[in-house]
Amino acid sequence: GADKAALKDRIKALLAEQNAVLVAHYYVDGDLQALAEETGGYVADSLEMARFGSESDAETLVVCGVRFMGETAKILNPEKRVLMPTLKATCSLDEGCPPDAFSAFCDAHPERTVVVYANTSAEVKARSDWVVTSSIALPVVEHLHAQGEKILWAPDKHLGHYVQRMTGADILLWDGACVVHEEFKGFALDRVRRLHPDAAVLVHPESPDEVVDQADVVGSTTQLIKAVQNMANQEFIVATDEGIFWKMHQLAPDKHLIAAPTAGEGATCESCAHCPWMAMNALQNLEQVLRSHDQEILIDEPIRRRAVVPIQRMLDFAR
Ligand code: CIZ
Ligand code: SF4
Repeated sequence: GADKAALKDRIKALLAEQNAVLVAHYYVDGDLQALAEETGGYVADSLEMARFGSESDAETLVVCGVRFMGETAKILNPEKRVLMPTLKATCSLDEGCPPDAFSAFCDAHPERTVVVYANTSAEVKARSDWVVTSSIALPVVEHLHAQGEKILWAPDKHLGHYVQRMTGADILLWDGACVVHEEFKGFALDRVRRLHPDAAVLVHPESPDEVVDQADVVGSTTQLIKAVQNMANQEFIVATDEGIFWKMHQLAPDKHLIAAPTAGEGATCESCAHCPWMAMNALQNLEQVLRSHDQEILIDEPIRRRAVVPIQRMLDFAR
């Protein structure tokens, strides 16, 4: 209502005054995604967020997403101020891969090339040879496999196993998972598919095998959004965070979207696959951080200098 409009106007004024720009992930609240687009910011997956942050000439990047996305922005842009609505927004993959234990795992397997998912801390990235996002994991691992390299993969075991199955590469997996995608259930999805036989099934590869195996398209958030736009189907069953529906509705308003079930009984679920950390981003704490600047990403320079190498390698490979 009127309060929300006034809040948005105050945020717009603060952004303009501070030469600040919003960089939002597809999984955050639709209000934040809309505001980013209305103010010259950007809504994207984590790979494109990193690119946009580097190309923007704003002095301050306000990253609406989770911690590792803010860290990547800072690693690539040390001269920019990087703020987030809250630094408490982490990720189960990041939390499940502590730097010391990860480093010991790498030390125990020195013959392997270390490939880490973007959903990791700056310290873990600093210990890696390559950083990948889900949109580029397959081609990077194919490239390494073709060169005869053996791989150590962290942290998401489902994505790692999917990449292993698709490429045939020798991959040693860290035991991590996304709390959101791991909840999708194969048996329940099968029942929903029977109710909607013409629907295409879109699955993010952080999901378990039994869900991935039922997919018509397995892909990153951006790839799943493109599928909704480009496929002839009118109905889609979508297994990823519900935040993505905002962009899918915007780009394909006449398509019917069904949330893949996270419950075992086979009921569809309209609102349960949602990342608790993405949900911490809101208009209120966004306004607050633009006033206080107290939720700022800072990274030790020695770690930043090491972490930027595998991230830049990914960006150069993607070009
Ligand atoms: O689940 C996530 O955090 C995703 C999909 C990140 C990304 O690559 O955009
Ligand atoms: Fe991490 Fe999963 Fe949340 Fe993405 S959806 S930020 S992988 S916990």
